[in-house]
Amino acid sequence: MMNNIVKLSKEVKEALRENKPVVALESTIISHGMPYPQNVETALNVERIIRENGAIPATIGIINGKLIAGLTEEEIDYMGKTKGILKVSRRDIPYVCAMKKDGATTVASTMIIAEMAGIKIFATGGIGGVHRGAETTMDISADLEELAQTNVAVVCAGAKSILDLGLTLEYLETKGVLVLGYQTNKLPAFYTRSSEFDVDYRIDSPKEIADIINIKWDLNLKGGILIANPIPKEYSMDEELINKSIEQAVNEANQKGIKGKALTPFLLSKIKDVTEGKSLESNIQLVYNNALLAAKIAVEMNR
Ligand code: PSU
Ligand code: MN
Repeated sequence: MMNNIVKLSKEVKEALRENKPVVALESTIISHGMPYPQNVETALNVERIIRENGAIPATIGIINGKLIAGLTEEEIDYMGKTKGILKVSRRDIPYVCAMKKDGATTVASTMIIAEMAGIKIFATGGIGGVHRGAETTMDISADLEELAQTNVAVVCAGAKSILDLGLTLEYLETKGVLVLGYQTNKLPAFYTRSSEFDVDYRIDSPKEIADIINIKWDLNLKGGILIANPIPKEYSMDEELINKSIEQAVNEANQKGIKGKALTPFLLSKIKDVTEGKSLESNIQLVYNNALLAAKIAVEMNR
């Protein structure tokens, strides 16, 4: 779908025209998920990793009301250091476009723009999900609804226990979203390699994952697929330390009454402070690991 609101960079447009593998990347992780300058460094390294593995990166974001697939290095830097860039999920897109604002895209809105552009796979760190206490707050990320309806496969490192992992999996099951574990039977918990919850299927090769994704859409089964890729062992965190830190962050958020779209960024930044930056290092490494896997799957999908 080409209109004057969706803009593809020249490189991304050409790659898609020539049927080359392209991997989408989000920008909320840049503007709201990590501090400057690590956010920009990470975003640029992710693009390099994707290129080194035979695919073209398309970092997605909103600048001056335009939905862009393929932000330039300068634009990524701008997204990383500018204060007050809006966090944009599905509901926010029309406002940001009409008011010609800048926006960082979440998993949900990145999927939407990727699909508009014709990009089929997307690498990120963690998805949003069902928050702890959602049975009273109803705080369930729009990312889950997007996975139910938009045809983009998402590679992530599982979900972190700022969320209720069990309820998140139940929600995905209800919505018909397949959750694959890459070389694991357990749902990874972002900072650590496993949790007490099983994925739907363990798959050991990028080729098999690519086949599953292609067949889903060949059959016209709408919606995404979630590929859960555990953080590399050497960067995984001590379970007790991370669980305690998450507990502390969740309690503080409750005390301060932080809710809505501010909650996830608040928790991430609190956890980073409490772990003295250790969580940030793990976060960066798991994103690299996901970019690598997404590039491999993208290459296989196009064979
Ligand atoms: N989890 C992370 N880092 C992030 C996010 C989640 O570890 O940056 C971001 C993603 O952009 C995700 C969004 O789509 O938070 C979910 O926000 P919410 O829970 O408000 O839907
Ligand atoms: Mn929410």
